[in-house]
Amino acid sequence: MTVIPRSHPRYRSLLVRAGLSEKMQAGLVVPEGLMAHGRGEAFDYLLGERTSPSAARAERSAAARLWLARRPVVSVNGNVAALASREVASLAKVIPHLRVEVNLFHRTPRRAELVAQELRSAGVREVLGVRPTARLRGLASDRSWVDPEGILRADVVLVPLEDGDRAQALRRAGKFVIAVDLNPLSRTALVADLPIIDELTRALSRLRVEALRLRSASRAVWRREAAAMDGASALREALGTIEERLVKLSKGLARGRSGPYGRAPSTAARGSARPKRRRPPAGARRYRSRPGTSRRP
Ligand code: PTJ
Repeated sequence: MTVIPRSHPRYRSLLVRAGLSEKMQAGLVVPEGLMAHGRGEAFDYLLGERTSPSAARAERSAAARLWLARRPVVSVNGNVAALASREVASLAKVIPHLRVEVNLFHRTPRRAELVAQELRSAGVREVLGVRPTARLRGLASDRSWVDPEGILRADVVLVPLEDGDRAQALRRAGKFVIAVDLNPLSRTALVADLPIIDELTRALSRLRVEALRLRSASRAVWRREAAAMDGASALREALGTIEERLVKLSKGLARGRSGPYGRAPSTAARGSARPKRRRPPAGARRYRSRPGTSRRP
């Protein structure tokens, strides 16, 4: 087993990766899940690895939606179980009518059971979708399998790390879809009613805090909070966050200020630096360019 030094600047990220690959070896996460994680990490770099103000607003709005819902369900796949079972369990404790359902793209009975076990040992009392008997219409993959007591009858579905096809199928089935995805350009984020552009564990922890804050509010307050963010604004503002951050970083680098992780690269290494004019070696012949001719013979 690789030892990860605590002093490593990306200690937490390396620890999460090590945990995911361990859970892949145990069969909970699929190899494709590691790729999905890498994609998420890349977008998290662009977002500054923190919850943006617009994501925080989307999280508050999502919490209000979950309170307003009659039959809300959170859908859990291998990556979600590996990364955030505790956060799922805590959220379900705060919102008692929120049901938890296993939903897998790469479904096998063993993986469904492993995901359910992971959720149960984190404190989820009831796990749906282990042996689903219903199917969502218009979806060819195994993601279409749903629990008749869960997603099939749900009015609001919280789908972290979803694929676009199912998000679309859920919407077609009349559900309100709340997605958690770091990539504001993913089909899931584009299709969802309310995309939360944030990292999964941060998003679920904030959802819990907001759900607690709104727990004893009136339905009128829930309605107002739920309507305070819409899908298009969530996407536009997330792209705006990335744009602002990139512009700020590139301006800083152009002025020779320190980059996001320490000193800026030396002027010679920077692409924007003007190349130094080299003296020709002594005795070298010089070629003069004439208009319309190439500089070199
Ligand atoms: O366990 P299974 O069989 O259901 O398979 C799960 C995966 C994740 C393999 C499957 O759903 C998949 O292939 O997902 P995609 O289509 O790769 O989409 C994953 C999305 O989640 C990408 O848009 C990533 O940017 C995003 N993502 C990855 N890690 C995180 C994340 N978003 C938020 N937080 C993360 N930690």
